[in-house]
Amino acid sequence: MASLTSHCAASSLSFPSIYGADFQTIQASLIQNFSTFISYSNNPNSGDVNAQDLHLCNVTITHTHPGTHDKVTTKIFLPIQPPWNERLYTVGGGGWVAGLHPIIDDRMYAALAGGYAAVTTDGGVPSSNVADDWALLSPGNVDLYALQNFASVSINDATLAAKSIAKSFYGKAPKYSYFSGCSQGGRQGIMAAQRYPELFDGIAAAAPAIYYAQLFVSAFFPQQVMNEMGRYPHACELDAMTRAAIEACDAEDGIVDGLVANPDACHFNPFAIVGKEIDCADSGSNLSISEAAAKVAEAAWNGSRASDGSFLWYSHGYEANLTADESPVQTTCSANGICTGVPRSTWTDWIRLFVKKDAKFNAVSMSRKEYAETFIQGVREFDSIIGTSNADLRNFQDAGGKMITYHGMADMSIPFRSTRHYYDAVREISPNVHDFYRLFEAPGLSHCTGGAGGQPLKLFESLVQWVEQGVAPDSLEATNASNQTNLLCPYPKRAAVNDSIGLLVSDQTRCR
Ligand SMILES: [Ca+2]
Repeated sequence: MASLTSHCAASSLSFPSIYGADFQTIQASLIQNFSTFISYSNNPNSGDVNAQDLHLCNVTITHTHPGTHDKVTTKIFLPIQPPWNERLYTVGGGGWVAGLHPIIDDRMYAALAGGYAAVTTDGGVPSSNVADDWALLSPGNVDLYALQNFASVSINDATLAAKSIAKSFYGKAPKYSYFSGCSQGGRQGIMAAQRYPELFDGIAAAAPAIYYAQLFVSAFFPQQVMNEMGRYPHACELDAMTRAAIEACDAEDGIVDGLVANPDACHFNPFAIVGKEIDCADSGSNLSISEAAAKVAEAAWNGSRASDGSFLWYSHGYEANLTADESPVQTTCSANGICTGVPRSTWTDWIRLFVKKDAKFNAVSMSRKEYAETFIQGVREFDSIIGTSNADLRNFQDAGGKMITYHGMADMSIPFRSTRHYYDAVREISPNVHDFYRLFEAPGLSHCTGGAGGQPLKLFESLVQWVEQGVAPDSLEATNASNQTNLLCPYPKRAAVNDSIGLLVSDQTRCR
């Protein structure tokens, strides 16, 4: 331990050597006796971590790709106490953050508490979570190198750099390398499996923002429909729609428990409850559900559509909260009852900055024709850069890689059916996909964390077991805030129950 402590200095560490990258600076400093508690909700692929008395070498390196005028910053935590477990853990980002962020630091500490060397990167873009800070070089011109860094290259660079720095520090390279992330981080993990198939032995890629170019334009669709109508229903109307849909579909999975574990078995027609009187907290009085609300619910559930009604992309499950902050049908209503749409900035960022290349573009004014063209243009221009849609994972499989994804069926940011579409596409190419990649759909789970369903707290642990002991996860347990545990099954299996035992884990719950 003493020798590692004295080795924690820039002068003791060698610069990594990565083709196409030029490493420029390296800093190293000791962090001693550091303790922190990381809740599972901030580290969604693992349970709570109580990190005590950590002792680590905190390394920051920067590099550029000569000629592109970029600067990528990568942070590496090297454990001294607890001792290194000879494994590397790459931590993914979220939103417009590739990884380097105080929230992600917590995930680094959580990994470190388990003995892992941990690494994350800013992806060569500011960690402000504001795409306006980097997306455009000038009006009309996207910074494609920055987007490429953010999308893929930085994950490879950072992980290779961390492997090299770990070897320099400990005198040996990591035995195993893992990736863990959710949302943007989930996308990064799947991108690594697609493009850098030998980089990781195991990848935990939750609620992934794959099909990136489709995702954000499609997520904007309910707002588009409201804009076209000039009608913005009260949140209470959409909440009533959601309650009615859950009520109608709840029992299809075998148990009335507030969860819709078998959404494919049920189609709820939102127009069936138009005119129903509801007590509306937002308006302070009773109102009857409007036809506009039904149209918006249909937009949120049945997929985004072009002018001729043709399908563009998936939208949300019935369990998704449509009206919460950053949800697809978020609106705001003034005291005089006039409501307007509140589109999530992530979606309009994509439309404004990347597809339209105009920071001032206002998506509210789009016709349906322009909307559909925006969708298609985004896919044409950016799918190969950040789409993360390539379903050919044969090289990842051949390299012995293992990957696990879970996706909440109540996810109001990224539709679970988009991930299912990807998994089905992988299976078309690799009929034995189950041998190296498993998808767990989680009823009632919101985006990455939260909601009435449960969180798969042992996802990462299961991944390590699969990689190192060859024990594939045949199910995952998902625990909710009330400490109820549901059984998650690898798609296309679902939890099946005898009589009224429910989806709660018991001797009688099985994956079928
Ligand atoms: Ca149910």
